[in-house]
Amino acid sequence: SQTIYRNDYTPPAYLVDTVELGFDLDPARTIVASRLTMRRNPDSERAEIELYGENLELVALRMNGKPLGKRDYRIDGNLLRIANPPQDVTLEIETITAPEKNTTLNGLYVSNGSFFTQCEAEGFRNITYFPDRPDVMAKFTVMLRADKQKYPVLLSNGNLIEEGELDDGRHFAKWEDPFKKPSYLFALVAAQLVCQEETFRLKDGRDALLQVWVEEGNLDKTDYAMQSLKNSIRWDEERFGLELDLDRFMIVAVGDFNMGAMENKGLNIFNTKFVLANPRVATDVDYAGIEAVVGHEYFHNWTGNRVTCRDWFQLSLKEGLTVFRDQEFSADMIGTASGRAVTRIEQVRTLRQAQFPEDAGPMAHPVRPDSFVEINNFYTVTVYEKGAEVVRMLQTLVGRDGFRKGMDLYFERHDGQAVTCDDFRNAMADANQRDLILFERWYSQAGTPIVKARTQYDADAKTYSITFTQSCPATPGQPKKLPFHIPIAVGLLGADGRDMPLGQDGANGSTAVLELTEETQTFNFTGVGEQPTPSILRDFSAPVVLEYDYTDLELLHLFSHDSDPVNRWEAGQRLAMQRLLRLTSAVASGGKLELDATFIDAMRKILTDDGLDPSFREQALLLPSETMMAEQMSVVNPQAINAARQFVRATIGTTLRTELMQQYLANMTPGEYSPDALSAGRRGLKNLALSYLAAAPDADAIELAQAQFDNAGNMTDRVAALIGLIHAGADSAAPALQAFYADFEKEALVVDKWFAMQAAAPATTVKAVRELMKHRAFTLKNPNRARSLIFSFCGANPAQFHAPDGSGYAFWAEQVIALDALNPQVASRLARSLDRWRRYAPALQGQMKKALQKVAGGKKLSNDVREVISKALA
Ligand code: HT7
Ligand code: ZN
Repeated sequence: SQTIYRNDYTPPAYLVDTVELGFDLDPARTIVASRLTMRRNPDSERAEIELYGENLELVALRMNGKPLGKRDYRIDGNLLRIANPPQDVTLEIETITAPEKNTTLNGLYVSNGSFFTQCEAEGFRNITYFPDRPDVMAKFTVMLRADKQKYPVLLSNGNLIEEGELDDGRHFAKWEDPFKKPSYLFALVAAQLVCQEETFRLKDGRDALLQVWVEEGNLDKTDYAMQSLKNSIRWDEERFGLELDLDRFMIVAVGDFNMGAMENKGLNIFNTKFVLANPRVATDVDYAGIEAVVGHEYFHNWTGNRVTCRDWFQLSLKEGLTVFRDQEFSADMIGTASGRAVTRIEQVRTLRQAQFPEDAGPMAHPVRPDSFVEINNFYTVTVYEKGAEVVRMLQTLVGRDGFRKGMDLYFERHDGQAVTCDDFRNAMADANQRDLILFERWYSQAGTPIVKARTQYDADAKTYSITFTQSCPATPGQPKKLPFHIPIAVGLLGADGRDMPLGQDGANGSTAVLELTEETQTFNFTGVGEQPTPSILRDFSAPVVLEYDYTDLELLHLFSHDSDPVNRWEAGQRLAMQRLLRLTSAVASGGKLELDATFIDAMRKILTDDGLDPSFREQALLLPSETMMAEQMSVVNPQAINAARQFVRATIGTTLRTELMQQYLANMTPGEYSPDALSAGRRGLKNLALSYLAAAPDADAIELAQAQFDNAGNMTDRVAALIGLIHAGADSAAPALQAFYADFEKEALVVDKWFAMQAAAPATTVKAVRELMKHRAFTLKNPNRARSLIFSFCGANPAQFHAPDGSGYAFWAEQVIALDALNPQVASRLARSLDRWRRYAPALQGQMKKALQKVAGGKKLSNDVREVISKALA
């Protein structure tokens, strides 16, 4: 396996203007004919055509009409090279592939008897020889031929220009994409599907045909995806002035898929998980996921497709920006300030739960990585979520209007081009006459910055100062870091809990955005009439760890009053984390477990404050996760963490029993199910109340959960009740699980939930997971199913996964190896479960190392898994 470096980028020697593809689709033997018109790239000095190809049988190769023999080209690994070709070239290539044998779900593959493609990042080279790199953009015309009965629906990118019958029961469809695109955005579908469709009037008066394609039997689950698509189109018109550029936009759902969805031009292909929903089968979280992912893929049409990446190191150019756009879309769809804050809190949670650990582990990499072995390993929370934070900080620095100006300039300059993260930053800087040179470090330096704050109040002078000192831990290949350009939003609370007006340069109103650009900087506030409580990093204005010695009293003050809901929540998280960590030590040392009344009272106050949105109250009452707790410890003790957290949950359940019961009843959502934010928030609070009650399981709590399970009118309530029963260890849990399976065994996505709930349950041992793997519904071949059982166990059940005897790690190693033989992309995600192995006690470390070495010793390891494992062991 070879490391590829960002600095080695060279432009392609040949460009492709047009591509004509012909597919004779057959699961065992698909023939692909390709005709490329190519010309020399004036920006390149090299005179060689380079075509990538993998797992292909080359049948014929012609250049400008003449067949090329073995001496006219060279095949070196995955590269086919033709030396010294003429200036203008027409290449004709014929290859054969076997889609039914393709278990990687990368390239052209078969799922449930139908054909689908996945070409990002480098899948197209499994379909035909091609300069499969994102800076080669061409116009595609695609002819599909297949058996009409088996594959009645034939789809590709762009517009359908012709269709008709052929001999032998076959038919054809010809598609033309009017926009040039890189090969990673190519797609085809040949399948037995049905669709929900609608014409939708665009802002400029054109009508677009919108379609959501699913398997027959799922048409009752397409409404929300369709609605989300329409909302996305409107939103992009209004917020960014960006219109749909095609007459037709299709979403196709497929059950076998490596990731969430794919933004192929005009033909988005989706994991069924992010399309199919009705109240019977989908939870509120599923609905929110559908809205976000439909939005995300649609927004790629401009940020990714019209303007794409020069090379894969620039991945965050499209992914960070598009995640930011889908986050803003979801927030705007809720509309209320408090709803917006809840979406922001969820984003902060994801960062802390997944991105901060990545940034502190062996796979840490900058938002724009410098090197990789396998690009598929870099579709990470750093590139996506931290990348979105970087874009968000740009918006914070230049303001919302300034950000829009920057976006406008970006499209004005780069529409139809393949560009870099620097091009995006420069557009933002130039549109706003801002110097964003230092800001580049967010793209080039890995690691989560630590910002330490110290404050000083001078009562006589009525001045208040905050001194910030920033640092950033070393990460692989980057021992020393330079200071980042960090926007820090700050407010000051008076003793009455109100925001003080801020006398600080550039501040108006009650929040100032301070710009930290040096290692240490002091900011002064004047006219401060009393000692304030500082609210620092409002709205989580930068992806950093803020260290400030808050007293409990200050945190309680912020938790009760901060006008910034994100920092209000944050104060509660700090209060909870301090207690959880103290209790974890107490568990480990056999000390007494006690939770103070002050904390319980603070929780009670929020729980019963009917002036607050239920969704905010739910967030404020949710404890930091076991993973977040582990990140705070120098030596991780998973069982002690679990016991401490369970103790706090049970104590809340017992001491706030009356209030929890009241809130449970007050937040019922009778009547027809609706996934809107207010109803979902009510269900969220009600079900959190239920989970605390069930954590201190008395007969009433179990009865309540059982009644909710029996009478649930939607999947959100049904799953919450079942989880309550399982976690409480209730006798009724097993029969409820059985009934659940019997009711939903035909719904694959619900069966995934059934496996996932069991995998994450505190009582589920490695042995129990092995038993579940024998269930007739389990298969490693379907990524959703593998994720539902194996990933859930290894990621969401730390106390069992880290069993002291190492049995969890042995299981993990077996599954990584087994998955790798089928699907390296999925296997290498699972391989990441042991990233943080060096942070555990020596005995556990030893067991983990053994498991890592077992995988490393595998003879047929993919590049994907090898890269992850070797970095973990380095
Ligand atoms: N741009 C896509 C990323 C992607 C992908 C999707 C499905 C299967 C394999 C994949 N490799 C990369 C998804 C997105 O970010 O929108
Ligand atoms: Zn994306």
